[in-house]
Amino acid sequence: MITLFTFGPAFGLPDASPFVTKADLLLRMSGLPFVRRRGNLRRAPKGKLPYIEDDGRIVADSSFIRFHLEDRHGIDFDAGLSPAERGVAWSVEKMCEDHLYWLMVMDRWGDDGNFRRGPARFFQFLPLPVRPLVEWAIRRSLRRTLKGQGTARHPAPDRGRLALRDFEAIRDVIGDRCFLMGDQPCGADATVQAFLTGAMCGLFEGPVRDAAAAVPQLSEYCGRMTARFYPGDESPPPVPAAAGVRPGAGD
Ligand SMILES: N[C@@H](CCC(=O)N[C@@H](CS)C(=O)NCC(=O)O)C(=O)O
Repeated sequence: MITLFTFGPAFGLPDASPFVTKADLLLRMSGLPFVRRRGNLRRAPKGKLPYIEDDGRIVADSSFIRFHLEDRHGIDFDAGLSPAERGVAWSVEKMCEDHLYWLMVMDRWGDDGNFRRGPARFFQFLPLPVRPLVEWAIRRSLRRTLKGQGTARHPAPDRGRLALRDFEAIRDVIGDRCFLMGDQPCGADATVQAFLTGAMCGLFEGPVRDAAAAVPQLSEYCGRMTARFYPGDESPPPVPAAAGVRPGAGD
């Protein structure tokens, strides 16, 4: 049995992190039995979630989880796709993970209102005297990361423009198909769904959500993915938290 280590459902989403949601969707797509358990970042091999445990083997990072499912269990998430289609699918996936992601992090963690409504919940377990200090330190570290990565150098309208281009690209790749590359979901659909539902989350205001709202085809796509992989709007709570769980910069 595979165990997926998660942050847990949050913000009305299957998980606080789009990378965890992606891994959850890949496991659902694979048809393999799995359980979800709240992870502990201190025990995560790469210091981030998700990771899985499969028959004693630990695999960290959503892309390596995918590779593991392909190599160990013979799952071909892109069955039926041509090499060119596989290339497009992979490129869209990485656009979400390495471009759109940072725009989302900026909105959720950089904006005070969004932070209070969302990520601040991760720190509620801390006693009051230290909580603001920890929040401040983690947000400062994220701001530095976002500055170094470049996203924090753009004002909100510019970030909205970049996000809109990502969303239009996804819409145009989907075209008149049900899913990203055809009438059946492929591996990249796990990523696209995870990031689109995160971007459209009603809890967070900002340029990313506004840009997503300007492309209505995206919520239709998410509706199809949700109906297929979370029928009954089910997002089961994971096994209760292990001792020592601490939140990190999960978004
Ligand atoms: N490349 C990784 C990214 C995972 C990732 O960035 N996870 C974030 C949450 S969205 C995390 O665990 N952050 C905790 C931290 O940095 O302390 C993957 O694909 O799994």
